[in-house]
Amino acid sequence: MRKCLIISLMPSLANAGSGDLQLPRFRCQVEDLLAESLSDEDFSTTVQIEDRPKIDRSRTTFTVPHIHEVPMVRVVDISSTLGESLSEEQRESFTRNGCLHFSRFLDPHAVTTILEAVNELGKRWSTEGRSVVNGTPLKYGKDLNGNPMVQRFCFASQHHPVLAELLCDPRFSTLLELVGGNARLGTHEKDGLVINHYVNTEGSKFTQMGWHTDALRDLFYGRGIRPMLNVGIHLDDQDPRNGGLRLLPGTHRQGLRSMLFRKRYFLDNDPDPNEVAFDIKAGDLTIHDGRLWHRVQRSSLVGESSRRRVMYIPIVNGAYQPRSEQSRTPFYHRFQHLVK
Ligand SMILES: O=C(O)CCC(=O)C(=O)O
Ligand SMILES: [Fe+2]
Repeated sequence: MRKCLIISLMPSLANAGSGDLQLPRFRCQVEDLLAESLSDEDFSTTVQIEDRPKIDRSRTTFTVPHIHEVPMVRVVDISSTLGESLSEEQRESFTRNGCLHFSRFLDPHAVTTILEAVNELGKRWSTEGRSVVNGTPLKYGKDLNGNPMVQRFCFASQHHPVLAELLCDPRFSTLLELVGGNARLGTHEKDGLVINHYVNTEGSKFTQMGWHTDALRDLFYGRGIRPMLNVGIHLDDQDPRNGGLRLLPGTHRQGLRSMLFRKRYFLDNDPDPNEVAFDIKAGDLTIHDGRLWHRVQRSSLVGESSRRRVMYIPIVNGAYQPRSEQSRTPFYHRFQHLVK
């Protein structure tokens, strides 16, 4: 089992191009962390330990209710706006598919205000030459005009009051019940509030993201695989035929083995016949289970019309594990430059 994980991650490491990668140390880390996850009581009911990875072919044809066809990619129905409670149908849909889409979480004015804050913070960080926040590297690329810009922010709400205020919105608490226990917004944990800024330009370093699950990161953060979900706040309209988030519904229910081996982490950008998309308008909110396989399809447009900005805040539970300026860079971020 452990050997399989290492072998599965090898292609990613081989392509990582990090001369200083210490594989024996990495092996020990993964083995220890995997052992920790396997004994995690939250996971013990779903893990099936087998000798060799097995692809469950029967799963490749299952259909997902509440999804309709558009050219190229199936689109998840919007489940209405986010209110004070979740309906039975929303809960069922989330349990079955591992994702939900709520429309108009923010109005156009709020979206503009948030975008201004994001621009301000990006300018401040690039002027300061800031490269790391709480141990997590920032990702820089070049904008249309050739100027440096931050393309992946982290812990952003700790550095801008408008973003901090956004996360005080009481509607977030409606989502906590989906994670349970002492669930909370991870403003100071993992990578905090992340903002992804994709654009297709010559100097861009962020145009797509290969298949992955977010929960695997927990192995690298040394916390075992915990229940978590990622809440996305979308800041640009996004025609699903023009790239954006793609998800494999139901994969959050398929156990640790599928979470580790279904695809080659970050290297595999190929469309999957079962993938679905959201039809996003600026201001919409989405959630996906941390164990759900997903990727970001590159926009077929270039320049301004390919711009896509989305914020993610994790909902986590369990022991509080804040990160600070003294925190070391998590091993996981060795993979970050695979994402371009
Ligand atoms: O940009 C997106 O919509 C998804 C990004 C993502 O999956 C991630 O940052 O882990
Ligand atoms: Fe992700």
